[in-house]
Amino acid sequence: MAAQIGVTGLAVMGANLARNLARNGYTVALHNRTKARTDALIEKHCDEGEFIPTESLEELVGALERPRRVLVMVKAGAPVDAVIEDLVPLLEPDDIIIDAGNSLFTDTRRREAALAEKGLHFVGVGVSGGEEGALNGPSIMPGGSKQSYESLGPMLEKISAHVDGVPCCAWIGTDGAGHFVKMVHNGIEYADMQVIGEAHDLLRSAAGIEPAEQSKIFAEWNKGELSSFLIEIAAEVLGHVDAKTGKPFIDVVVDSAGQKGTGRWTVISALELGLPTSGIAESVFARALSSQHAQREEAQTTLVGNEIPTELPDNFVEDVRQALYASKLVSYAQGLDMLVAAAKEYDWELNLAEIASLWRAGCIIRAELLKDITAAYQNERPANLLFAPAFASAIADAVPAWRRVVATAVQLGIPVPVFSSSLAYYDGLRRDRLPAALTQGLRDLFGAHTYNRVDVDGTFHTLWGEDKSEVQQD
Ligand code: NBP
Repeated sequence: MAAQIGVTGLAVMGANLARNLARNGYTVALHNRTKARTDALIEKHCDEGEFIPTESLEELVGALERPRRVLVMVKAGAPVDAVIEDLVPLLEPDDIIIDAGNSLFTDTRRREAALAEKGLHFVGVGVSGGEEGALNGPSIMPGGSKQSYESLGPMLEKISAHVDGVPCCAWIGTDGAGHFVKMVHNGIEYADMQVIGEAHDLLRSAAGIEPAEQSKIFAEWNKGELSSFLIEIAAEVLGHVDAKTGKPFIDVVVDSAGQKGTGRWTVISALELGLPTSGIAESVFARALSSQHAQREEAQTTLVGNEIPTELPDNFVEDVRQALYASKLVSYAQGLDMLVAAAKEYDWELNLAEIASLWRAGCIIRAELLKDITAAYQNERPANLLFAPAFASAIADAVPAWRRVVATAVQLGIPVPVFSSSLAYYDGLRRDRLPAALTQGLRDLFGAHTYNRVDVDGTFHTLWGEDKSEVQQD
């Protein structure tokens, strides 16, 4: 029997996606550069469904029904190009190459354009949920042509997570749209984790609440509006005790956060689009600062805090919860704003309600909140998530606590880069006049960069070095 799909690249993600496909009734042809991975999968999991192990790409392609679907799950970057190069001579028009790894969306756009010229479909698919999600149902964000989705969509929808019977998978848009949306998902994930970290630091450093007790607080928070996978696992990690030392697990872990690049890509894209994606940017910077070991060590003895002793506000724990929630809303608003701008820039028709809906399960940022975000975009299509009545009112309720928490953190010298920058974004958006007017004045003085006036249309320049008279430029 011919296989309905082939998977090449059988490290943890590829193997789990292949098993997920087989468990859902598809016949899956398998290939990996190093044969041992194919053998291991067959040895351990051949009873889960129909697999056809192969030893070369030729054999893999030969095992597939037409049009062929080849899912590439190798390391992002050059390995994806290498596998495509080897696959192309083996394929025929209308065959589909699927890249479900964490590829940069601009690479996906480039690959899609090159393969379209050869009559092949190239589908960049964002997959979120880690290895567990890949096996049991991830959130899936496919890009590529609509025609390719007709052939591929039903399979991807079947293996995805579901909420009330609705798959967490939908066609996102052409070429790199799926990988772009997955990238922004990961950026939001960075911010989500950072605000959890800031809450944890405040509870311990300001209020003296130890990790075991914090675990209970996070578990309680997980029952309300913050309910989400990351809050749930924060309770688990904070409650874990190191078997070797009997200390809280987090006290034996080196406090330098790693990163694989999708957060950085999100920030670079935001900068290219000219967007104030400060929550995600500060999260990436916070990880970078955490890794500056030598400077952090020197700063311990060189830099003085001169903290201002401060009495904690009443209900500090609840204040922190509200600050976390408000900051999280800002990160989502900024991430979704990136999707709106990218849709214009790259000519995608992104459906924000649908995208929020397919983040409701299977992926790392899955959260109760996403149901309300989906509803907001279905009903009101706000220009900014924070303008949707439900969120405008939720954030208004949280603002007093948010200000108290940021003020307390600043007085005590506890860094809260996302809590504070999110509040600055919120206040910046609301401000009727921003100091950008002075920036324009300075730019005009030193570089004749011109400015617009509030009262007259046109572009103006002041003759700063002469009589300071104003000239209209257009
Ligand atoms: P890795 O990213 O560790 O890649 C290992 C696989 O790539 C192996 O199958 C390896 O073959 C193959 N490979 C490499 Br490396 N270079 C190759 C080449 N030149 N030609 C052919 N094959 C090559 O695997 P992973 O951790 O399973 O991740 C796969 C993708 O999924 C990545 O893009 C990753 O970023 C993404 N990912 C996503 C999530 C998520 O939550 N969505 C989680 C983790 C990873 P070999 O066995 O012969 O060395």
